[in-house]
Amino acid sequence: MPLPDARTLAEAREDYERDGVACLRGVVDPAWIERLRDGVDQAYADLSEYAVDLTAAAPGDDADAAPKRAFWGDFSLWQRFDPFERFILDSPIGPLTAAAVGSERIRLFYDYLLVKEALPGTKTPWHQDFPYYPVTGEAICSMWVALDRTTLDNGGLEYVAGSHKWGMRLDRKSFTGVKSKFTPEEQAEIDAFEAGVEELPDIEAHRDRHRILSWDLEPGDVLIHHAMAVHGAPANNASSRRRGYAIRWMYDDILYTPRVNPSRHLRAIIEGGEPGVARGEVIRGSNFPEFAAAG
Ligand SMILES: O=C(O)CCC(=O)C(=O)O
Repeated sequence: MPLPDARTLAEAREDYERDGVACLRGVVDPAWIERLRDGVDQAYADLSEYAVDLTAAAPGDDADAAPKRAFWGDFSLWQRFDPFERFILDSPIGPLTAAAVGSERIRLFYDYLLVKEALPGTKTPWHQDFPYYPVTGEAICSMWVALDRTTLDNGGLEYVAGSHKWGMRLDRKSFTGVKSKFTPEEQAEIDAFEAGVEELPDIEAHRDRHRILSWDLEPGDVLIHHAMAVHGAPANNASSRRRGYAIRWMYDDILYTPRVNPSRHLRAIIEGGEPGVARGEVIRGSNFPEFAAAG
């Protein structure tokens, strides 16, 4: 897999710094894309206990409604399926991501598969990734690898340029509109946490107030976004699947700050690695391989 040249990487760094998102073209070669697509099939046939059905709720759906999987996701693919493991460990994707965000080193946080089947109706709501993370430290980015041709018609991502610098502590967004069930103690902790956060502005109602970025992607193109960047995506209104493989990376020491959180898998990989990470410690160990920047 050839690395982008120094100038392309420098431009990506500038875009990432200014807009909170950068697009790099053709970085994952077709052979890797084929292997990752095989990995998607393996993952779908063997979903983990943490797999999510992100399909928008129908009237009357509650947290126990049967999964529809028009939009579905799963986590920790690289720990379970060879194509993802080989891609993370053997391809230059880690070194390349480090170079693109201007860091000498980078540490894997987790991976996440996000598939919008060719079934209408499920938008990705505007959100930031950061509020889902039980962490202290914001030097976290995501690389979203397009495994299919991706446009706004089949659910391509959109970004609010510069929103990673808004400095707002925002609320988590429910992707489905369904309320999760919590114990009274958990709900009390969530309420206390949410008392200190702000509502995400209504981007959709005021699109003209923002610089909204999106790219038509070919398989192998990638988007790199900051964990504080506000992003979302339309529903898949086309007749083609939209498979995205999102890899989250930490490019500074990030501390584990557990709280009641829907991202149960994060708790599992953070506490369950070798060695396990305790509250206040830097997230590192066997579940978080590290890479030096390319170039
Ligand atoms: O793939 C999508 O539609 C959502 C992706 C996303 O929100 C993310 O990778 O953070």
